[in-house]
Amino acid sequence: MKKIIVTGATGQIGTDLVDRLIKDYGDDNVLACSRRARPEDWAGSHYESLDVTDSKRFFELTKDFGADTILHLAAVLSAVGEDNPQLLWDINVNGLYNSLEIARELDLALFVPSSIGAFGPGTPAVNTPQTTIQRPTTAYGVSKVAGELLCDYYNKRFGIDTRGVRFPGLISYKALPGGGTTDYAVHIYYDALEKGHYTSFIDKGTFMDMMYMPDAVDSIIDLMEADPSKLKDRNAFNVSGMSFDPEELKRSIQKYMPDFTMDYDVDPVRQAIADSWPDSLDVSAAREQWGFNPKYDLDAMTKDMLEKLKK
Ligand code: AKB
Repeated sequence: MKKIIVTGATGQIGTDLVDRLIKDYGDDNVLACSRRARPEDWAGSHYESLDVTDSKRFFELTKDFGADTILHLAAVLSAVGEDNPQLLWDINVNGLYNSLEIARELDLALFVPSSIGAFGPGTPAVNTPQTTIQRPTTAYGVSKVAGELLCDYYNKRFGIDTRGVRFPGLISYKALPGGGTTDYAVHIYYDALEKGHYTSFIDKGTFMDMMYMPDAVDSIIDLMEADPSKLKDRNAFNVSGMSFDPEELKRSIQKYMPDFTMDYDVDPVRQAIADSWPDSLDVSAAREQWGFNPKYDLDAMTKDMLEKLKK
């Protein structure tokens, strides 16, 4: 990667990723785009408002910037997607189609995140293999499977350098997630510090894969810089840093805040989504093919989240 355009740049991943790209690749080589107007405190010099369904503007911005890589993060998450599947399809699939076509026309590399949401109730839940039954039951999952397959198709049919990972729930202290099922694992840290108590919308015993944002950012850069001849799977590598349920997360917080308490008010919509997702992914393909090696386990993440959020 030399000159990079990032869509969805003000979202949960983009906020962390753009900071890191500017450090590693230089401010002049990173164009951040988002539907939002430029945030007042935005660090980078290059920022444009962009709706990824506007293919003409998306193409012109990418061409004028001279990008060699698109990191396409713009997407609607799982819980919001169940409220508005039409909006989800438009952004997640039509927006992705635009970025694939731009990558084809300008011969660019393209990163697209998939998700644990691309799996469904028929998927083996424990140590979920890289290649297995998917059949998701959410609008979000359907859009993610379509995205994985479209990226494979553009690679095979047009030779486009498409790459991607299946992200688990991502936890960050810089930006909040926007309407996902795994969001409880971020909100809990804010409420722990503000109220000493959290009411979880996901039930005890519900295990899901998660990852701390520094590991997620590393995984994007490491995959995009990996030797393409080693990438057998190429799109939608399983990645994960840990798997826990709300009780394990509570106990981890209690190691640093012994008075922290938690109760439950389960949201049936998000609980049904969580129940249809795997408990833990097999990440061996990512380890073998491009050296995926997350650094944070649950307690290391909790310590860092609480320290950083306190500041
Ligand atoms: C969500 O919960 O929708 C996302 C995801 C796992 O893709 N965090």
